[in-house]
Amino acid sequence: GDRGAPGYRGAKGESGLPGKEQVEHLQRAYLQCKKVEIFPNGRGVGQKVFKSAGFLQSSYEARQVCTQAGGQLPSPRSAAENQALQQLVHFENKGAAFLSMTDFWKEGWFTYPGGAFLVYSNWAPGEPNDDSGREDCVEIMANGKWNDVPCGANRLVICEF
Ligand code: 293
Ligand code: CA
Repeated sequence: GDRGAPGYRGAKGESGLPGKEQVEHLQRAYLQCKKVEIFPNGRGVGQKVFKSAGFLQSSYEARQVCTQAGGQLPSPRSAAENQALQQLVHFENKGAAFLSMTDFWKEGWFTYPGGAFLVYSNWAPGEPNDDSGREDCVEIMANGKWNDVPCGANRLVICEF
Protein backbone atom coordinates (compact mmCIF):
# COMPACT_ATOMS: atom_id res chain seq x y z
CA GLY A 1 0.00 0.00 0.00
CA ASP A 2 0.82 3.68 -0.09
CA ARG A 3 2.68 4.61 3.09
CA GLY A 4 1.89 8.28 2.49
CA ALA A 5 -1.87 7.73 2.19
CA PRO A 6 -4.18 9.22 4.83
CA GLY A 7 -5.41 6.45 7.10
CA TYR A 8 -2.33 4.28 6.65
CA ARG A 9 -1.95 2.33 9.89
CA GLY A 10 1.33 0.50 9.81
CA ALA A 11 2.73 -2.36 7.80
CA LYS A 12 1.47 -5.94 7.89
CA GLY A 13 3.51 -8.34 9.94
CA GLU A 14 5.95 -10.67 8.21
CA SER A 15 3.19 -13.29 8.13
CA GLY A 16 1.17 -11.05 5.79
CA LEU A 17 -1.64 -10.83 8.37
CA PRO A 18 -2.86 -7.37 9.47
CA GLY A 19 -0.83 -5.92 12.34
CA LYS A 20 -2.19 -5.12 15.81
CA GLU A 21 -2.62 -1.42 14.99
CA GLN A 22 -4.58 -2.19 11.83
CA VAL A 23 -6.89 -4.58 13.68
CA GLU A 24 -7.46 -2.07 16.47
CA HIS A 25 -8.18 0.67 13.91
CA LEU A 26 -10.79 -1.56 12.23
CA GLN A 27 -12.34 -2.49 15.59
CA ARG A 28 -12.76 1.19 16.48
CA ALA A 29 -14.19 1.99 13.04
CA TYR A 30 -16.60 -0.97 13.28
CA LEU A 31 -17.88 0.05 16.73
CA GLN A 32 -18.38 3.62 15.53
CA CYS A 33 -20.38 2.39 12.50
CA LYS A 34 -22.49 0.17 14.73
CA LYS A 35 -23.36 3.04 17.10
CA VAL A 36 -24.26 5.35 14.22
CA GLU A 37 -26.29 2.60 12.56
CA ILE A 38 -28.49 1.73 15.56
CA PHE A 39 -29.17 5.36 16.55
CA PRO A 40 -32.04 6.10 17.13
CA ASN A 41 -34.32 3.38 15.71
CA GLY A 42 -32.15 0.27 15.84
CA ARG A 43 -31.09 -2.21 18.53
CA GLY A 44 -28.04 -4.44 18.58
CA VAL A 45 -28.19 -7.73 20.48
CA GLY A 46 -25.25 -10.15 20.09
CA GLN A 47 -24.47 -10.37 16.38
CA LYS A 48 -28.00 -9.30 15.47
CA VAL A 49 -29.36 -5.86 14.60
CA PHE A 50 -33.07 -4.99 14.60
CA LYS A 51 -34.02 -1.79 12.78
CA SER A 52 -37.40 -0.14 12.42
CA ALA A 53 -38.54 1.01 8.96
CA GLY A 54 -40.84 3.48 10.74
CA PHE A 55 -43.95 2.59 8.69
CA LEU A 56 -46.76 0.02 8.76
CA GLN A 57 -47.38 -2.65 6.10
CA SER A 58 -49.02 -6.03 5.57
CA SER A 59 -46.88 -9.06 6.40
CA TYR A 60 -46.40 -9.85 2.69
CA GLU A 61 -45.12 -6.32 1.96
CA ALA A 62 -43.07 -6.20 5.16
CA ARG A 63 -41.35 -9.47 4.20
CA GLN A 64 -40.39 -7.99 0.80
CA VAL A 65 -39.17 -4.72 2.36
CA CYS A 66 -36.79 -6.60 4.67
CA THR A 67 -35.61 -9.07 2.01
CA GLN A 68 -34.88 -6.27 -0.47
CA ALA A 69 -32.79 -4.54 2.20
CA GLY A 70 -30.74 -7.73 2.59
CA GLY A 71 -32.40 -8.71 5.87
CA GLN A 72 -35.53 -10.53 6.95
CA LEU A 73 -38.44 -10.12 9.34
CA PRO A 74 -37.40 -10.52 13.00
CA SER A 75 -37.05 -13.99 14.52
CA PRO A 76 -36.35 -13.41 18.23
CA ARG A 77 -34.73 -16.63 19.48
CA SER A 78 -34.11 -15.67 23.11
CA ALA A 79 -35.45 -13.45 25.90
CA ALA A 80 -32.57 -11.00 25.21
CA GLU A 81 -33.48 -10.71 21.51
CA ASN A 82 -37.17 -10.40 22.34
CA GLN A 83 -36.42 -7.63 24.86
CA ALA A 84 -34.34 -5.65 22.33
CA LEU A 85 -37.23 -5.93 19.86
CA GLN A 86 -39.78 -4.98 22.51
CA GLN A 87 -37.82 -1.78 23.27
CA LEU A 88 -37.94 -0.80 19.60
CA VAL A 89 -41.68 -1.47 19.36
CA HIS A 90 -42.27 0.47 22.59
CA PHE A 91 -40.22 3.57 21.65
CA GLU A 92 -41.44 3.71 18.04
CA ASN A 93 -44.96 4.10 19.50
CA LYS A 94 -46.66 2.85 16.30
CA GLY A 95 -48.29 -0.26 17.68
CA ALA A 96 -47.23 -3.88 17.28
CA ALA A 97 -44.64 -5.12 14.74
CA PHE A 98 -44.57 -8.26 12.57
CA LEU A 99 -42.34 -11.22 13.37
CA SER A 100 -41.13 -13.64 10.66
CA MET A 101 -42.95 -16.76 11.78
CA THR A 102 -46.14 -18.22 10.27
CA ASP A 103 -48.26 -21.35 10.61
CA PHE A 104 -49.07 -21.52 6.88
CA TRP A 105 -47.60 -25.00 6.78
CA LYS A 106 -49.85 -26.50 9.48
CA GLU A 107 -52.37 -24.66 11.67
CA GLY A 108 -50.98 -24.03 15.14
CA TRP A 109 -47.44 -25.10 14.20
CA PHE A 110 -45.44 -21.92 13.79
CA THR A 111 -42.18 -22.07 11.85
CA TYR A 112 -39.32 -19.72 10.89
CA PRO A 113 -38.87 -18.75 7.22
CA GLY A 114 -36.54 -21.76 6.74
CA GLY A 115 -39.26 -24.13 7.99
CA ALA A 116 -37.80 -24.96 11.42
CA PHE A 117 -40.00 -24.97 14.53
CA LEU A 118 -39.66 -22.28 17.21
CA VAL A 119 -36.80 -22.51 19.70
CA TYR A 120 -38.30 -19.66 21.78
CA SER A 121 -41.76 -18.11 22.15
CA ASN A 122 -43.42 -15.40 24.22
CA TRP A 123 -47.14 -15.77 23.47
CA ALA A 124 -49.64 -13.58 25.32
CA PRO A 125 -52.08 -15.56 27.49
CA GLY A 126 -54.61 -17.36 25.28
CA GLU A 127 -52.49 -16.96 22.12
CA PRO A 128 -52.13 -18.16 19.46
CA ASN A 129 -55.91 -18.45 19.04
CA ASP A 130 -56.31 -18.32 15.22
CA ASP A 131 -59.19 -15.88 15.78
CA SER A 132 -61.93 -16.41 13.16
CA GLY A 133 -59.62 -19.03 11.58
CA ARG A 134 -57.68 -16.31 9.77
CA GLU A 135 -54.51 -15.71 11.83
CA ASP A 136 -51.32 -17.20 10.37
CA CYS A 137 -48.85 -14.36 11.11
CA VAL A 138 -47.37 -13.11 14.40
CA GLU A 139 -47.07 -9.66 15.96
CA ILE A 140 -44.95 -8.55 18.92
CA MET A 141 -46.72 -5.98 21.06
CA ALA A 142 -45.25 -3.08 23.06
CA ASN A 143 -45.22 -5.32 26.16
CA GLY A 144 -43.09 -7.89 24.29
CA LYS A 145 -45.86 -10.50 24.16
CA TRP A 146 -46.79 -12.26 20.89
CA ASN A 147 -50.20 -12.60 19.25
CA ASP A 148 -51.20 -14.32 16.01
CA VAL A 149 -52.91 -11.95 13.56
CA PRO A 150 -54.14 -11.98 9.95
CA CYS A 151 -51.17 -11.65 7.53
CA GLY A 152 -53.06 -8.91 5.70
CA ALA A 153 -53.18 -6.69 8.79
CA ASN A 154 -50.94 -3.61 8.79
CA ARG A 155 -48.20 -3.59 11.42
CA LEU A 156 -44.92 -1.78 12.09
CA VAL A 157 -42.11 -3.06 9.86
CA ILE A 158 -38.91 -3.99 11.70
CA CYS A 159 -36.15 -5.92 9.95
CA GLU A 160 -33.44 -8.18 11.31
CA PHE A 161 -29.89 -8.00 9.92
C1 293 B 1 -60.16 -12.49 20.27
C2 293 B 1 -60.09 -12.60 21.78
C3 293 B 1 -59.18 -11.53 22.33
C4 293 B 1 -57.83 -11.59 21.65
C5 293 B 1 -57.99 -11.48 20.15
C6 293 B 1 -56.65 -11.65 19.42
C7 293 B 1 -56.78 -11.37 17.96
O1 293 B 1 -60.80 -11.29 19.89
O2 293 B 1 -59.00 -11.74 23.72
O3 293 B 1 -57.03 -10.52 22.12
O4 293 B 1 -58.85 -12.51 19.70
O5 293 B 1 -56.13 -12.92 19.64
O6 293 B 1 -55.61 -11.70 17.29
CA1 CA C 1 -54.67 -13.97 17.96
